[in-house]
Amino acid sequence: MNLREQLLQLATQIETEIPQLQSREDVEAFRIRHLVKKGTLQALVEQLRTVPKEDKPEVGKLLNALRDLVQSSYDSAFASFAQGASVDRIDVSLPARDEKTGSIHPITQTMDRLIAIFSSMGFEVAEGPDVEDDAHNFERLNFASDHPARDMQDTFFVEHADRSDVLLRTHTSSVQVRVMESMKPPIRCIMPGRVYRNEAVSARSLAEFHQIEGLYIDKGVSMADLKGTIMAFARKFYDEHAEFRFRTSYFPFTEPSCEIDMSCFLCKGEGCRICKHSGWLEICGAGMVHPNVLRANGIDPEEYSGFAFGFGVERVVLMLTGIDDIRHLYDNDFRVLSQFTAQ
Ligand code: 2U9
Repeated sequence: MNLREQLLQLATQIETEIPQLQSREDVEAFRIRHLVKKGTLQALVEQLRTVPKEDKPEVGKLLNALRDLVQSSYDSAFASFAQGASVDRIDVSLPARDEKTGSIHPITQTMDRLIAIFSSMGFEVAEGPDVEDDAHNFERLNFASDHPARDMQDTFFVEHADRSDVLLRTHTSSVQVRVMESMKPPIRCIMPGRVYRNEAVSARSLAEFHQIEGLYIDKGVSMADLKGTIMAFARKFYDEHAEFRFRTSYFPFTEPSCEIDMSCFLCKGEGCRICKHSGWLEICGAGMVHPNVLRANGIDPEEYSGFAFGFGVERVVLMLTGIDDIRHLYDNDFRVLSQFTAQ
């Protein structure tokens, strides 16, 4: 093979090698193969002596062109793999990337605030299982055996090989039963948690939601303590100038029972969208613990009395924010969640 042919062969080889240079190591090996004293190019230069005089200008030109190609290919490959080379490829005129930071979910934020206030009033947090039995969810809370809440339509039952009384708790009252089982009065606890009801999902209700219930049992606890506690809580949580209405109601586990309304924190009773133009907001249910409930859980109603209350947490969030569809709280739509970035 004469020098001209060898030059052309090397040119072809180099053209296939250039696109395969994928790392700094590849580029360095390319340099050592072709550009050093003992490399391919120099070997051909040395053969130039043997070329007939009349062919030298043409072969010399080819050799120079090949050397330029090898050198410039090496230079640009070296530059693209050099340390910090990628910086050259960043377009600094592009707008900055929107860094999305996570935040606490509005329901958790609200639970945390509710818990913080009741903790400051001396209530301890108690927790219990989501999967319960009939005794803790109904029986010991004075639900009659034919109470409609026990129906399949209202309660999610859990299939179990040899029990038919396993269910998803329908309220956190089951935790209160567990607290009464394990503690002696005085008891001052709150129970935050997830609860489950076999209900159709709509703008106003979900099959899975959160409650916070409270329980205070001691000697001589009266309805006045219940009123004072709820009013002090609501004045801290919603509005320090709030006024209240205690309306009679019914729950199986309390007697007497009541529902508590507060003057609207937004319009102060004038009427607005939040209070549906009534001036009042229903904030929770409550009552004095039924003597049957105390007795069923080993507490003597002659010696002790207590009050209990319950909030639906999603309802509290809707009321505070004016969101009109409870499902927005679970869609995880960034446009909704990004409005609750305060920690
Ligand atoms: C025991 C004794 C009494 C808990 C109570 C309410 C009233 C109440 C609502 C909360 C959200 C219903 O689903 S909801 O809208 N709850 O109004 N809860 S008294 O009473 C108890 C609990 C346990 C041993």
